[in-house]
Amino acid sequence: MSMKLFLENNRGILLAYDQGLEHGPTDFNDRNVDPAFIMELAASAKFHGVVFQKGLAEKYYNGRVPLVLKVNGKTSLVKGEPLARQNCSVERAHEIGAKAIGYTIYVGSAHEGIMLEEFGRIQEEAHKLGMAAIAWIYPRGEAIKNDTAPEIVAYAARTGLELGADAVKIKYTGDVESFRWAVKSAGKAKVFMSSGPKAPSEVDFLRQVRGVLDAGATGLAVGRNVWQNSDPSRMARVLRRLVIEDRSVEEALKV
Ligand code: FBP
Repeated sequence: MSMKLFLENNRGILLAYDQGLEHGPTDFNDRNVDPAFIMELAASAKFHGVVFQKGLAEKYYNGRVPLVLKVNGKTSLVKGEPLARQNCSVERAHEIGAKAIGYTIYVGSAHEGIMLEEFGRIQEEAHKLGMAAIAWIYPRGEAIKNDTAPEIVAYAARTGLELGADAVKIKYTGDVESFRWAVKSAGKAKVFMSSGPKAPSEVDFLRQVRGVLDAGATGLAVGRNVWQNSDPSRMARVLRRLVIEDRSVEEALKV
């Protein structure tokens, strides 16, 4: 299934906002705690997709940006080997207007088999309804010593391709050369960087993004580094210049 709908110049920036479930409202401030603020930001800043869980999509999604509906998730309250199970049917995601489903797989977890199986079924259901399947692939659990080690990130990328994901969302390894191998390992599955907690500075974050693009990735899914910024709209403009217009970090910052 094509990811075309989420791309511009073959690149894409997705605005991720499922942290309320994954981390709790601790990530939020008075402004960005309101999903309506995020919906407006996604539309006005022309993101290529917005990522919600079902509850937010049902109450706040207004159709102005393609929707990626996360159909699994977990809270951070449970400890031990990670498992995130399906909480929304693919059919319901389609009714709400999703153009893609998102699903997190914790590869390396003692429970990975359950997620591999669920994703396999969900991918087939999504494709039948004309929706893309995006896999968040996070190596995690006791067996994973370093989730950004090059061979682990490349394995995550390849897992997505093997399972039929149209796009994979993976962490940056920290250097262009090793990430290029991860992108290559993902084959025809598009690679999006998973952005992570707010970086120490804008330049640090933008250099990571520049690195993944130089390695051949399609773009990024970003939450905290945009909506925790003191000026999220400006940060979105900077990202568009970097990712879609393919400028350098220094050029991109001249908004
Ligand atoms: P961020 O850009 O805020 O990191 O969002 C990306 C994301 O994948 C979210 O979709 C998800 O809620 C979160 O990161 C998961 O974070 P964690 O690493 O704590 O599991």
